[in-house]
Amino acid sequence: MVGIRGREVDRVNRGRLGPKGLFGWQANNSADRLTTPLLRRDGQLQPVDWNVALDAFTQRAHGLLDRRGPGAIGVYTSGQMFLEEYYTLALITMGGFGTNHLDGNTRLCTATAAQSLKETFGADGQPSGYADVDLCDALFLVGHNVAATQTVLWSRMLDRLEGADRPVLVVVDPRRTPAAERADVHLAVRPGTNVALLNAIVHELMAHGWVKEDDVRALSVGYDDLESLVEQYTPERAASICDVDAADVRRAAEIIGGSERLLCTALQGVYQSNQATAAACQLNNIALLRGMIGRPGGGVLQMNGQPTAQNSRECGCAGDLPAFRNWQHQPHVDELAALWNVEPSRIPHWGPHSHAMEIFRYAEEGSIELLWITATNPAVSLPELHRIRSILTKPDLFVVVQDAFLTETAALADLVLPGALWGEKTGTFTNADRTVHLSEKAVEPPAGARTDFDIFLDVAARMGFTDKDGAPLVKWTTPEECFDGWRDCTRGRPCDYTGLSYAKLRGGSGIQWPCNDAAPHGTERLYSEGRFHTTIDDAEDYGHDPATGAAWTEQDYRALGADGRAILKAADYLPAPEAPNEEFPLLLTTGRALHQFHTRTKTARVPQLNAAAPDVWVELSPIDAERLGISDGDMVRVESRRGHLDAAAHVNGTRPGTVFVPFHYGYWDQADPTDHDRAANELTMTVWDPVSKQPTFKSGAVRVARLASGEVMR
Ligand SMILES: Nc1nc2c(c(=O)[nH]1)N[C@H]1C(S)=C(S)[C@@H](COP(=O)(O)OP(=O)(O)OC[C@H]3O[C@@H](n4cnc5c(=O)[nH]c(N)nc54)[C@H](O)[C@@H]3O)O[C@H]1N2
Ligand SMILES: Nc1nc2c(c(=O)[nH]1)N[C@H]1C(S)=C(S)[C@@H](COP(=O)(O)OP(=O)(O)OC[C@H]3O[C@@H](n4cnc5c(=O)[nH]c(N)nc54)[C@H](O)[C@@H]3O)O[C@H]1N2
Ligand SMILES: [Mo]
Repeated sequence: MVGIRGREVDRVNRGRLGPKGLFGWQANNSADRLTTPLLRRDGQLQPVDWNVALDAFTQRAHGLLDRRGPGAIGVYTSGQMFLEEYYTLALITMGGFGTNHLDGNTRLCTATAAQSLKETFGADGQPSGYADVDLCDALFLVGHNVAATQTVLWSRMLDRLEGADRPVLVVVDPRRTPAAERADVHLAVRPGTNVALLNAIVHELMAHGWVKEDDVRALSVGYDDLESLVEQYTPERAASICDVDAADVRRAAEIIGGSERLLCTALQGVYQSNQATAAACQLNNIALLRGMIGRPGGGVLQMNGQPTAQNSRECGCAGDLPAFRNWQHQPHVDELAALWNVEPSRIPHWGPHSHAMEIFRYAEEGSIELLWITATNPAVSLPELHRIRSILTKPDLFVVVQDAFLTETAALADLVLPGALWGEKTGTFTNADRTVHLSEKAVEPPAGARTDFDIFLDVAARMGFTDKDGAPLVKWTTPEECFDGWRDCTRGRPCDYTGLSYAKLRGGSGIQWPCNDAAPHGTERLYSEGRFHTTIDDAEDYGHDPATGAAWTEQDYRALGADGRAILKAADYLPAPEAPNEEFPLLLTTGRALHQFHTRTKTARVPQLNAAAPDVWVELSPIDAERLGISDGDMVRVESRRGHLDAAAHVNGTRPGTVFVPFHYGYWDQADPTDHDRAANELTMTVWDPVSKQPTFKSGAVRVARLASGEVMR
């Protein structure tokens, strides 16, 4: 590879790239790519050929299926492979192994986005699109540091913020992010209090008649319950819970209530924070109450993070059956069984599929004995890392890791399979606004590495997976054939791909699903006709109690009677699980920085990006820094009940009482698991949202102490 450029004709990026897009490709070329499988023998990972490697894997799997059954196998995948890879993996995991222990790292990422869309609209799928950024008159960003994490989208917002007819901007974030700096109202809430704030905003909308009540009542169910729930959330009450000014809450509500084209966005400051799904649903409610769903320039963007998080969700790798089918609805299971030509009983649907945190718990308890990890690095990205390390190194757990690099996780595995990266393989991916793109192979993978797609086909063949007539279970051999199979799978479902083909996707730009006979050029906005996916036969999920997470049955859903109308759901504010005290007086929050991506397996290998942010730091407010005798640049230790890390202090615009640590930095030496005192997840807690099951990475109490002056350390 020699460079990457954007395509001006593309509807999403219009030719623009961010720093990671411009420079990140260099990681593909790096000299330390994995090029041979590695098998642990006598305690050491040793190079073996592909035959030996895949035989070791499939013999182990066969043995477990015979001795223990499908429940002994767990699969933990990604938001970074291609659609065709997820669909194939879902097929072989459900239809082949027959296990329900299949989830993606999307559980850490966009499980709440998906869940809130299911709770409110009946199915996953973004109501609005990026074109609405061009048309809105107010932007409401909640827990979304878009300038650092979605630079191309931020450029599009800047076009508006710096242009004629500037939209009003309201930002909710405990930190003074670049968007917060430009905001008309910045609500620097105490982490974990989104629900209290959003409840107060809904309270204000209702109290001032800024709600299109008759329309909303016609379009949705749950209005009266919502009204009584928010009754006590005055701006003063929210202000005291969130530690902001009541006048600012009022000003924000006034902007939201007065806007004609209001676009709301949410990301990890909602999804990884306390009461994630309840807060995300309340944001959907605001869009509904203001009549914004389906309206150009209005609506809600429940944002995604990873490039193919949407596909992981669509294809059945993230807790649902493929193409947003509902495991509780037998006709959906039967449809899938017919497509795959397997008995319906083969497809796990006796309960919800296990979520990632459960899969690791089962591995810890020993009921899962083989864990197949593809394109994710849980030894850095899961909460409470000392626990994750102890699970991954359990002698009786066989860990298979499929990655391009010897990551912290791969270094602990029993079998490592070298994967090809994007640019080295062909496949499709779908972004947060439902735009499907084709990514063509440009170069060969390094000799010895194989695409995930090929590895999946090989595993399926070696396992001897067949359909109910004895023919091979997997009917395709190329990504394009798989895509055609996927199109059939989506027929009549919300994510209808039947109008798409590789040929059509070569037309220059991506295309938004649903794309079918009725909408051959794709669909810009969902629900413009006011019908939602909330009938018994259509719903992807029958929903949950937003406060407790108790799952609703088909009976409950019938009783709710949404039947094509949207569902207004909300919950009372509940304090986050770990409050600061004398011993641990500060609130921790974690997240991202502009120049690094996740666990840095790629960005650490890119000179420009690595140099821009080579090592971990901790952001402190000037007030806390002064009290602790810490100056900018000093080395400090951050400690929680679970672990510690050492980092340089950055004294900046974080709200007092809160510290922020970027979670990008794993071990100093990736191959040395004893060398770990700089990962944010040494500090975080094993807790998750009751509804979406997304881990609450933005939580926990810590203390900070000065270790040495920055001068000394340098
Ligand atoms: N440069 C870069 N870009 C990325 C990534 C990356 O690693 N690096 N990762 C990609 C992925 S997978 C994802 S998911 C996205 C994530 O993108 P973002 O969600 O924008 O990033 P985060 O830094 O995780 O969190 C966003 C903000 O939430 C705020 N926050 C923390 N707690 C709370 C709270 O209780 N309430 C509110 N309202 N805000 C809170 C934090 O201060 C932070 O500024 O980024 C994507 N883009
Ligand atoms: N404390 C804290 N923890 C967090 C978060 C946070 O904000 N705070 N954010 C969470 C979120 S939103 C996310 S998305 C996760 C991300 O967490 P991870 O998924 O663990 O992070 P990555 O570093 O992106 O790991 C992806 C791995 O896949 C490999 N890879 C990339 N492409 C391919 C491919 O095509 N095939 C194969 N086989 N391998 C490939 C890369 O080399 C890399 O090692 O972290 C979560 N953890
Ligand atoms: Mo993410």
